[in-house]
Amino acid sequence: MTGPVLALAGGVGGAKLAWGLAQILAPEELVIVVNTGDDATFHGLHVSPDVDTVMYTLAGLANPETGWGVAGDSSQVLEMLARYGAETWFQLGDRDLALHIRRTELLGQGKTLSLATQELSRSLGIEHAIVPMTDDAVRTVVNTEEGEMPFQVYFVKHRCVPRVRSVTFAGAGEAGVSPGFDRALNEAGALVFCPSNLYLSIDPILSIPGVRRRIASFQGPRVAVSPIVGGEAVKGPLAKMMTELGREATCTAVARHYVGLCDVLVIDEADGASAAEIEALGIRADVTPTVMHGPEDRIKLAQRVRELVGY
Ligand code: FO1
Repeated sequence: MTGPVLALAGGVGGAKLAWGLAQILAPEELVIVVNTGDDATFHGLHVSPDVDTVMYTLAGLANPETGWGVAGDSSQVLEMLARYGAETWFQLGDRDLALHIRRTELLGQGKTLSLATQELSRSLGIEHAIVPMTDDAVRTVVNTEEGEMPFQVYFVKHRCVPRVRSVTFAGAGEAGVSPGFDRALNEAGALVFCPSNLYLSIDPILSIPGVRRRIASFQGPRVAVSPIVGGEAVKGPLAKMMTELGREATCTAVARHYVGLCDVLVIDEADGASAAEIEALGIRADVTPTVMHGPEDRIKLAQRVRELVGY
């Protein structure tokens, strides 16, 4: 097998499998490309939530309850910001803020998001490549029955309650893949879609011009792990969004989303009955435990994925 495994990730589920892959693949064997459609500016600071979640998870710093933010973090700064009248619905912890302050400094020095991320992840002792999908501004906009709203306003401020009509990606048309993503698309020997939200984590990555075409014509094995288990999202609003978008919240509907982009869909044993209809779509169904309760599960799933991509 030539070239590294290219893993596409977003959100907490994506970070967990990325962590598992990073335990069993050497730094030169893995490139983790992360969604940046969730990025936003809070208190003048550039926050990249999905990149941060992968960084903290690989560095062993992530809050185990939420999956995002820093374990054991405090909120002194936010409390003072609230006293000064700032909006504080987006919970930025004190140690977490250091990352956003430093990233904003690096960007202010003219560094790209890729270079800033490389510096910051190296500072946390991470050897594996964590690569933003683009260094341009692509922002996920959730169009709901209560109007259009930026991703974090939908996801955090409104707790995913508004019914979704569509999801769009502002700036995608003018964006380009980051250098690391471009190189990985040229050199990777295999592609993995981590179990991330199809509309909020995977589609932003696919929205960058050329990415869908390059994945459709990718020569190596392409494996996706279903983010839906037993008709439910393991975490987050995916099942609710699928229903609101007029789709079934099933593995088969996940497979339909990936037609032409992946060769194997890994589904949980709870969904074994869906294997035949998934294979009827031309995608092989691989039935294995996919819910990651702890580190061992993440590694087991990563090992299964590695087998499927022939590493
Ligand atoms: N998610 C929440 O539900 N509430 C929050 O207050 C919150 C704060 C936050 C701060 C930093 C960060 O990196 C992530 C944060 N998240 C929060 C999660 C974030 O909205 C999601 O992880 C992604 O954007 C989608 O997976």
